Amino acid sequence: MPITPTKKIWMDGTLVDWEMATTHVLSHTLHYGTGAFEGVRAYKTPNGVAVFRLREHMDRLLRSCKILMIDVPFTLDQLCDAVVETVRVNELTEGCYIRPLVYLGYGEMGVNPLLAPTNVIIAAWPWGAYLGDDAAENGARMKISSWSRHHPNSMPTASKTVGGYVNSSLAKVEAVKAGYDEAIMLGPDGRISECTGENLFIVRDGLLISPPPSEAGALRGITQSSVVKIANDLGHQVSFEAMRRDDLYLADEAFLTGTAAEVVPIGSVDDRMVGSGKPGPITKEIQLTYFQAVRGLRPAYESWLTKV
Ligand code: PPE
Repeated sequence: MPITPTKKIWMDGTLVDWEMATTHVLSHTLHYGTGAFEGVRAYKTPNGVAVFRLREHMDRLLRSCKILMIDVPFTLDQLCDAVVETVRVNELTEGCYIRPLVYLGYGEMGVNPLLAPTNVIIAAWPWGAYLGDDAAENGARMKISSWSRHHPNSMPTASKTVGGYVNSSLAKVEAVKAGYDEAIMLGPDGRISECTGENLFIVRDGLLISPPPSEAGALRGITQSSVVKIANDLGHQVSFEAMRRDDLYLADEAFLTGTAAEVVPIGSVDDRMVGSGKPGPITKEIQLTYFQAVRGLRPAYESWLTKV
């Protein structure tokens, strides 16, 4: 999906024109991948545009940077205000995507990042269904990747590190070239970890199960945590348990969760239909409730919304 340019990008505290938001080709992150980013969405609600779980996202950005030993020259409150400002000036409404990025800029070459200057940008633009409307409605075709997720001592998976996504890109390209929508990645121990940019859940005998983030080397998803709350409120039990690829093949239902992807049913894994191959009843119920929650149509989840 091509990026639709908007008017302004927030760069280190000021709003600059979209075309002017550039950096030097010798910026540190461009060469070595040390940097961190977030993906946030804003939606149209009955009370105007609102950002979904803004504070949690910006808090995770700061935590990603803590792991990488990057000192961010802005506070959590300043970053949250900057996101709201960026959405507001660009007059964005329904389903817009927000990309905050902390990167190391121009000034020092060499692997040691500690001397390079820290830059922060926030961009926002309209962005539709990440895996396409068909997958969101009818289920995504998934393939277990031949690429493993990072070993915990090779890349900190709790940090949305720029360079860490090379691993996701390899898996994504492999899956897409083979005709699938998305890849599922196994951890170094062979258990299910997550997808290239989403967490996943299965439904077995009415119980929702997701891989435990730390053990599985998966990102602690904010959509995943929203879905846990929604599922519990709908009367479904959720358990974090290690799972293997055959657990996916034999699941009654399965779906993936992520800010960009939202809630997407999984239709098949390695050409084996999940359940009937059609989105299951619990998946549909959770997907619908999530869509209503992000759009302010569920008062119980009002506290997740930051008005723009
Ligand atoms: N795992 C990974 C590896 C990941 O990148 C994401 C978000 C998630 C799980 C789900 O996390 P959360 O958004 O908090 O529910 N991926 C972001 C980037 C996607 C991209 O392609 O870029 C996102 O969804 O914004």
